[in-house]
Amino acid sequence: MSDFDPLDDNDDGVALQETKPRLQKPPLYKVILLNDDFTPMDFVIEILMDFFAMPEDKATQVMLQVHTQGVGVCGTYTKDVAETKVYIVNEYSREHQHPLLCAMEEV
Ligand code: TYC
Repeated sequence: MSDFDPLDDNDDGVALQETKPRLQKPPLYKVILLNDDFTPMDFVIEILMDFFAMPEDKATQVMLQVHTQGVGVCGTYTKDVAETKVYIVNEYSREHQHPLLCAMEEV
C-alpha cells in the first residue's frame, strides 16, 4: 500500500519558503554625439530630429550643447536599441561624407 496520506502535509517537517521571481532591469546605455569641426550644424539637427524624434528646438539645443561642450546625449536605450542607433547614425554620416561620431556608454 502507498505511504501517501493526503491528510498529512507530506513535508516531513521541512518548511519551504517560496522565492519571489525577481527580474533584473536591463542595463541602459546613453547614445551620445561628439563634436567635430566639420559637420554642418544643420546636419546634426537633422540627425537628432530624424533618428531621435526630437522637435527642432530640442534638437538645436542638443546640437549646441555638443558644439560648445564637446559631447551631448541623444537619448537612453537598452543595449540593442542603442547599438542600432549608433550604427545607423554613423552609417548615415559616412554616406554624407561627414565625420560626425555617435557612440554609446552605459548609464
Ligand atoms: N562643431 C560643428 C560646427 O561648428 C557643429 C557640430 C555640432 C558638429 C555637433 C558635430 O556633434 C556635433 N560646424
